[in-house]
Amino acid sequence: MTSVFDPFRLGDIDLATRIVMAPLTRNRAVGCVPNALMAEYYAQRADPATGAGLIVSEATQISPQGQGYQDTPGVHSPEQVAGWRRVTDAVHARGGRIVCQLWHVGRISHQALQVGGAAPVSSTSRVAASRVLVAGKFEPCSAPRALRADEIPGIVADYAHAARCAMDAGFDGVEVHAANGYLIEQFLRDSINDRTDAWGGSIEHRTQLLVDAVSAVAAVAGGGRTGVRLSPVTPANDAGPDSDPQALYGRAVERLAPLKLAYLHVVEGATGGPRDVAPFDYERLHRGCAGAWMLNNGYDLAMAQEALASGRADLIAFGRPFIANPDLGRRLREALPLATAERSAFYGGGASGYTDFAPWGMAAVSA
Ligand code: 8OZ
Repeated sequence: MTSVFDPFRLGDIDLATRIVMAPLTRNRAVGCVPNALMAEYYAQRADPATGAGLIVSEATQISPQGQGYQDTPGVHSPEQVAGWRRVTDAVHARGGRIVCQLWHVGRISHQALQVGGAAPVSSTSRVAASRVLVAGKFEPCSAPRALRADEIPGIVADYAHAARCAMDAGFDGVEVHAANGYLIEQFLRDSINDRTDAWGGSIEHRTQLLVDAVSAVAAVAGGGRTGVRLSPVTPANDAGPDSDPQALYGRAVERLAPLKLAYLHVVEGATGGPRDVAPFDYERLHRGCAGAWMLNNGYDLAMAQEALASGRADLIAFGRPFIANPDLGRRLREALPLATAERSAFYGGGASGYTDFAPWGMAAVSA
């Protein structure tokens, strides 16, 4: 029977196990540039014998406009490429694999984070009822400006440029963040996208930014090194429910199939919350996917093994358990107790609550 501890060929990337470290926003990239502390954090989780078979990086903005929170990393400047190179080298030195999650937040942002104090951009000019981290505090999102149709090719080009930067920084691949209420989902869902041009209205129109962005990224990184993250029913970041999520996401998966992507990564239910927030047939979506199928949200080992054994998934992404358990892979394998993390250290700060969690049987790492 297939187990999470079995190896897996993920597109063009060989993995030692099917345990994935999910993308986790931690706001330690002071000035948006990856640093030595981040390299240490990822390296602690990189050895597939004790940590993850694959790490998906924290969400990483493709452009200054794509930023929505203080001290999240970017992957669009030479300085950021050099910073990420330290991370990927540290991960590879432990025998690990890491892909870069490419992110544009759209309207989940604040003017204080935008170049020249500009309004964030979106499919819509309606403000999101959500909050973002700015100058150490969670503040309400700023009112966005609806993108002009002639600006959208420039955003697609930003995705391609970021994919180039990520591959130059030594990542094994890239994952397009099309989940959790950010820009691509702001185009996908008819609860948010109120456009009347070629980027709104029908499902074909609303899936076009996803298809164009992922096509541009796959042309740079290769389909076998590209994944996509979707969250069909999450309410995260004021993403109201689509009127027909099964049809919308079914068509999205169908349109991505010709790109021969390495994988789709699907958040079941409410991101970081209840898995049963709304009815959705994930297996129907799975049947339309030619590549590997990665599932996420609230998995423990028993759930993960059941999902793999039944064929519902090829890989399982674990998020929060990786925060306080750098050796989560070993702890699952040996049925060791799991440590828990303090929410107060999730977003921002230094080594405390970040790199100071000891592997099982070792004294805590001093900060
Ligand atoms: C938590 C805090 C800030 C950002 C996501 C990138 O939900 C995030 C995120 C999560 O995908």
